[in-house]
Amino acid sequence: MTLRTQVGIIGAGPAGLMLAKLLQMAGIESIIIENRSREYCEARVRAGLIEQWARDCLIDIGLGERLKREGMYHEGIKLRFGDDARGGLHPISFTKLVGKGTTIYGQQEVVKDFNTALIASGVPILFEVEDASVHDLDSKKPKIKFRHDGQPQEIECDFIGGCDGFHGICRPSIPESALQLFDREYPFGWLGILSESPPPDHELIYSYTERGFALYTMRSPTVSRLYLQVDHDEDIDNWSDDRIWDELHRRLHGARKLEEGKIVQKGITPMRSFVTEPMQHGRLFLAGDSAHIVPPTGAKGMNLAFADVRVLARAIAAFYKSGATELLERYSETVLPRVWKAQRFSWWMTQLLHRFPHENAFDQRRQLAELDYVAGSVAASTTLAENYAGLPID
Ligand code: RFL
Ligand code: PHB
Repeated sequence: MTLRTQVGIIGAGPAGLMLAKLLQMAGIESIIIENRSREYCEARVRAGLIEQWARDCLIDIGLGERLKREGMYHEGIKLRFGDDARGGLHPISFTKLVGKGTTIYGQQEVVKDFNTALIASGVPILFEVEDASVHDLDSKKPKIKFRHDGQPQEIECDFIGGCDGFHGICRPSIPESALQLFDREYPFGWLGILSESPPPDHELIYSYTERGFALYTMRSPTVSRLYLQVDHDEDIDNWSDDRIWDELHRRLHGARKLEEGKIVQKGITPMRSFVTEPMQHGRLFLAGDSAHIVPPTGAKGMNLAFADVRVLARAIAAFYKSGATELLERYSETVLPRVWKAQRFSWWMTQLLHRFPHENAFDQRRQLAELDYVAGSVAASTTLAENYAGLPID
């Protein structure tokens, strides 16, 4: 069967869902296809931190009701390093420095809110599709082929939103010769757990220790999200619950009391930085993780996905309004400067806070000096604050 729409979107993650919503608000039709089930997407534990502008944007588009009620607004973060009477805790207040804060609200909650709103207002999301492929990208009628409920299907559209994440099919469908890829892999990953216990502090603690980095964040006042730096090829089976808690206690260095709870989810994520240039080919436009990946230390991934599709939705809307293709042609050059600034910041936070296998005592002293500088200098902490809470967006 052939379905016809204006914009065919592959992937029902933050990028695809926000794109569909912004297009709907501009009176433009779309269909989303997703290879996982709705239940799977709504249970997948990932990002948790939303920049100030992204929070404002979710509220503006009518998706802020639960976010305002259940999201935890934070004025800043705490860096922890070294030893002093306060356990090495150094608060950085974003609201004081740059007048912006951040919000903790799980990515799967954002996904649930979008699914509910889009489906209720008639935007089709086809879950559990198989074998998606994209065709005729250089024509004015690109196509998406896939199978749904075992039947072959096709979407004929004007534009394709490639929002299918890092392992999707959109980026690999662009001829290799048309793309330049920029990549950095890190020699470590994050072991993340979700625990039914209160977080050690009401704000996030980023802890630099001799034993490696740890991050203490949360999903609610009674649910903690805790991460440990581990080797990049570490096997989760080597980490019993007892070992995880022991390491989390050690890396908190007595700065706060850490309550243990039932671990309800655990997994290891490799860390990499990756950018595709350009982010478009013919009528296929990549957005979010399909075009770029950041290490999670700067909490930028989901926010960047939202920033991309804001620009893309505006360009598509301009096309339908007047036939103008200029914004579409300039999509990559418009979004890439923000992408690269987020890359730089995520890399900077990562190299500042993690232990590296080949570092020596000089590198450790340098990291400690930089942490001390960031915590103690208004200029340096303002730089951190304006990047972390989100660079300005137009
Ligand atoms: P997603 O979320 O991967 O969505 C892509 C969707 O496409 C589907 N898909 C396909 N559908 C149809 N056909 C195919 N062939 C398909 N292939 C894939 C997938 O099932 C999926 O539903 O990409 P999107 O929308 O670009 O969103 C990006 C974000 O998910 C990602 O950047 C963040 O989760 C990164 N991230 C964080 N970002 C933040 O902004 N703040 C954070 O605090 C933060 N913390 C994190 C993170 C990511 C982490 N992990 C697990 C990678 C913490 C961690 C541990
Ligand atoms: C999270 O809450 O999962 C989170 C917060 C900040 C990060 C990464 C992850 O830098």
